Amino acid sequence: MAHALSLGRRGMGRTWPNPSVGCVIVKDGRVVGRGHTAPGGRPHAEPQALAQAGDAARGATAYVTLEPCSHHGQTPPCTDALIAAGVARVVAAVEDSDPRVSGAGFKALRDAGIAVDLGVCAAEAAQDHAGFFLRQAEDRPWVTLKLASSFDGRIATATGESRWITGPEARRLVHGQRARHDAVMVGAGTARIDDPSLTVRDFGAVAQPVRVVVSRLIDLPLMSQLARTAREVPVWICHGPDAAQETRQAWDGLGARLFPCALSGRQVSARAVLQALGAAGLTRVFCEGGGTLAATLLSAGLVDELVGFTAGVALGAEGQPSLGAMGLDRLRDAPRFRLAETRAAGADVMHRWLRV
Ligand code: AOF
Ligand code: ZN
Repeated sequence: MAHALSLGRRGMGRTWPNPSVGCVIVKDGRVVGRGHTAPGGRPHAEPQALAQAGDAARGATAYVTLEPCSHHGQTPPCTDALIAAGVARVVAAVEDSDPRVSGAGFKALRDAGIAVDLGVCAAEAAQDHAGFFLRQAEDRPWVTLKLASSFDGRIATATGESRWITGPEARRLVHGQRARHDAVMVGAGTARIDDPSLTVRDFGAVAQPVRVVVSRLIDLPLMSQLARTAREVPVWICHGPDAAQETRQAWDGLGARLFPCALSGRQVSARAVLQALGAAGLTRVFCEGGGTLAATLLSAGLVDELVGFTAGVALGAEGQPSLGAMGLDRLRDAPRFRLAETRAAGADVMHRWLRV
């Protein structure tokens, strides 16, 4: 199952709205087939692993990180493929929450005389499929908030110097994490000031995550990196109902996809943004700031995971804070996260936290 989980992780960020599932087929103590959900979400993991195994699948055990599907969707049911191949036993990590499956996959396998075991590495699989499950349960994608800052939580000097606070290894890890999300998201201020490309680099030719910008009035330069490359890598803009018609048309003409969202106070509602992105199929969103968008998401309780990169440099009170105001008075009202991982990232420290 550990191997199946690592196979599934290879497809993360490229299978939405489908989960990235891993499958390993074992016969007489040897791995005879492996597969993970293909980019775009199909074919599913199981038929690929079965194709590799060929005749060796007869009497074998299939390890899958998610309950095999039993519905006729855009591909035939994986349960049919497992039954036809003569698999003797299926070990699954977690049940599929898709109402078309949700236990029916296990039942189909058992009805065909296949032994089924559930719950191996369940916590790891639930974490890997968390975005897929959250979108089913709450109609929104999983949100990871990334922050790279000085020891004292600053992201730039008073004059705006920020290149580079963290080192090359931390930046390489950020690109790896972008690649495992369906989309990278920033607020308009960051898009204007940094003029980022928000693409994944240094990892060869990989599928690129969608680039999302949240901007009430779409005040983004038409000569920005995002604008110039909108036909190569998708740019989605979540804007307010009061964005000017000409501006919307200009971005539409550049190839961007536009999502009108309701306001909450003077800003685009964070919940409305995530609902729109979930409806469009996204399961995992990587937010890279800026401070206003990040604070809005945090205050609304819409951040599921934090990834921090902390550098051994101090910028003081005149440095720019990493987060905007959150309207907090009491510590007990502050959003809390529990530590999930720490590691050295070159000269910096990477720390990952999950919502409690
Ligand atoms: C599996 N193996 O590798 C994946 C599964 O539209 P379809 O036909 O592709 O079905 C999508 C559903 O299949 C998705 O909502 C989820 O329940 C399941 N994903 N199932 O057996 C896989 N990716
Ligand atoms: Zn399937």
